[in-house]
Amino acid sequence: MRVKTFRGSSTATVFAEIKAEFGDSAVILSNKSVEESGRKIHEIMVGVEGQEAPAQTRSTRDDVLGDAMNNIPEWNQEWNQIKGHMMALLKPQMNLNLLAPRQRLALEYLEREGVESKVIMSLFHELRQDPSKAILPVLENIAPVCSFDGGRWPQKFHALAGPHGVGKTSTIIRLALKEKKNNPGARICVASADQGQGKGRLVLRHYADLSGLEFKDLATREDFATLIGESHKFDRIFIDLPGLSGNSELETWLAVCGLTGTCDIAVHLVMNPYFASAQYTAFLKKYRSSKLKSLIWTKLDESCSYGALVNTSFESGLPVSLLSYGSGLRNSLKGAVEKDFWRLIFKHQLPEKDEAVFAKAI
Ligand SMILES: Nc1nc2c(ncn2[C@@H]2O[C@H](COP(=O)(O)OP(=O)(O)O)[C@@H](O)[C@H]2O)c(=O)[nH]1
Ligand SMILES: [Mg+2]
Repeated sequence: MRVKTFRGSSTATVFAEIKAEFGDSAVILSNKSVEESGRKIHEIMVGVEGQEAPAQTRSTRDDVLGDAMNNIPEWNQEWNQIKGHMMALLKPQMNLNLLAPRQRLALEYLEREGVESKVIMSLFHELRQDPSKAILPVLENIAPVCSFDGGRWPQKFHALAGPHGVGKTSTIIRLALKEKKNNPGARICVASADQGQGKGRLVLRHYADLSGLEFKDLATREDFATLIGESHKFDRIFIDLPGLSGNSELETWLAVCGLTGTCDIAVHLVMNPYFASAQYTAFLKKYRSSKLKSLIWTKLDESCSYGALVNTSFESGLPVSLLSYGSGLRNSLKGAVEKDFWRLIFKHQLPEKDEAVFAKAI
């Protein structure tokens, strides 16, 4: 099947053009109106059986695109065809042209950033009710932030969970140093529950020794019980949890260690922005827990799009508490605030470096 897009100022003229070129043999794959420079343009995509191009000179940009589409592999053509049909079916529910131009542009941008269609659909329904509605407040409801700075996290225990290598240990070190810098008198304990072969435990111990922080090794349930028993000696306790392999799940793991129930703990899930969407779903299932309170995004400096941040907030209902954007320990971590978060999503700007906080911390 050949696919070609026709454009014109009215559907009647576009249909006339299609009829002149293909007679009655064209199948309409999609039909939409778009606004360009304030003008309404009608765009109809048709498919015609057979591979032969009509004998006429091809010169316009759309013709070139049409040619390119005819030369792509068959599976790809089929996919384009299916996509066209799907869009036509979805259209009554989510015709972005029904939104105000600013709202539509924002949703189109988010789609390109990898924000999933269920999130776009939810935004569409919110915005559809009022063309003057700004998108940011709606987005802020879907992806709230609750900065780790500023006393908004009263829990004494803070544990960082997440897959191997996402940046848990580095984030604990940064957090503990930051806390120490902001409040030199604070009694801070860093504890490693990661008994794996990696050097995370040694690194944590090393920085604790250097910075005058208490260090605890948590290898058994008794170690956890002892730490909970002497928690009155500390103002903050940061726990580095291990990445969970196989079928292990966070809730069970926490229960085994005695960290569920009345324990005053907030667990934060550390994630990177470039996993596949199926992996986020799997991680959210694995790390689901009544103690899971926020999302921490690290390695933001290594990504080229940030739709995953919005998708994961939508899926989990959790606020984002911290943003990390560098492999070093200095100037690479900031409490998540709305301004930084949405700048990252819409402008790909990393948070401004927090020089003052880290300058003397290490
Ligand atoms: N580029 C970049 N690297 C990071 C960031 N956070 C951590 N890393 C690096 O990621 C690697 C794994 O970090 P680590 O804290 O050991 O991960 P863990 O296994 O989850 O404890 C280390 O090399 C860190 O320096 C970040 O925000 N950006
Ligand atoms: Mg580690």
